[in-house]
Amino acid sequence: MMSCELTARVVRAAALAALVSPAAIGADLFDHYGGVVHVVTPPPTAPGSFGVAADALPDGRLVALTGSTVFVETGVGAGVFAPAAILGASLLAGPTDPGFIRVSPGGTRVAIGAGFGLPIIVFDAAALDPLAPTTLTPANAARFEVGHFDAAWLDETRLAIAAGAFGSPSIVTMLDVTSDPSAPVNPVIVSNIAGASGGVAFDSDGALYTGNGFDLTPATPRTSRTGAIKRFTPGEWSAGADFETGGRPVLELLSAGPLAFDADGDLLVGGGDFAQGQTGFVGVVRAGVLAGVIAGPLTVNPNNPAHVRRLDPIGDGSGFLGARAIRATDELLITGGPVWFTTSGRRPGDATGDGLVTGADLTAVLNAFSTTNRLADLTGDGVVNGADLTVVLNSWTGAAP
Ligand SMILES: [Ca+2]
Ligand SMILES: [Ca+2]
Repeated sequence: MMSCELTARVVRAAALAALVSPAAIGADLFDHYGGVVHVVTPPPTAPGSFGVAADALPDGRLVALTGSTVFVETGVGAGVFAPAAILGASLLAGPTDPGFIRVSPGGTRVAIGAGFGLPIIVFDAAALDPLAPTTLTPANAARFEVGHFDAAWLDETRLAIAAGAFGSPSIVTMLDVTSDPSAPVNPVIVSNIAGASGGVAFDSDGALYTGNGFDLTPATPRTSRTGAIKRFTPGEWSAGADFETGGRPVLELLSAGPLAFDADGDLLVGGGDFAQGQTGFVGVVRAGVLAGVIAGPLTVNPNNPAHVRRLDPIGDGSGFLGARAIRATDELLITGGPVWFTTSGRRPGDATGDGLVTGADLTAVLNAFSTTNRLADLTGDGVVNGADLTVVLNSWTGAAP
């Protein structure tokens, strides 16, 4: 609890801060990422698994998959995970690899990529219960025997899947998760990716982004290289597109995956490319630059920090990192290492995410006082205390004019 002295200090400071004229409004996730970084400890990697897959629910809670367990964060910003669903042996005999976990945009379904040689499992998000984990069986989950590396939901029923056997061109398919699991409707929508699979993501126009995850034919200069990312309009992918001859080149970065879009339309790119010396960071491509590429003739310069930010929370340039957008909280989640990181896209002092720093942010910090909730931990030191109140007061904008 706060002392009376601290309370008095806050009230005095708030009164002073209220006199400061409002600063310019305009949240821009791209510019704010990297300012405040939090460490998030994921559930420990389960025996038989190679890591922990991650995504976020529409309310901002993180979800994680390792072994046979799906975990959900106990609260928004809590950083603590509880088991919320168990993959029963009748659904999956062994642990997941895991490949991926993806929550549909409306939050109604969850798709799990169990990993190499294993199925995709789809179930209702309502089954996730951190108080009493649901056991998933063929009665409450669908098991699709389809190849997969990464995936992205287009809507609540269609899942785009990057897949391919190593050594042959990769593809993207579109699984109708309502189709009969014994005869899945899963047509190829992008063919002939001259390399291993990259990530897959949809922008707000329904255009599909995918890439070359590892160039298998570097001596063939006319095919795409590692990290090449292309955009396919809904008309292009729905008709079936050829990666090498179709689509619009966006840029070449890392290993083109995983891919994701944040709420501003910035493109998040993970992975790594030793040949290009690109490892140990997540790339963020500014939405406005992407728009210029789509309209043409602008191109993305991956070496221009105004076009592409390179977020390296570990700081040593090592590793292949993954990225997810936590849209509800304006955070970017960085995975791939022994611990995860989140970085806020909100302006300094804005705990509520309305783009302003006002009394509501003081209230948010006070309500979370002495906890570790990262949304109120504006300094990023892992605890909510007076220093976070100081950030609010020093960043005060006041209400919108
Ligand atoms: Ca605020
Ligand atoms: Ca703090």
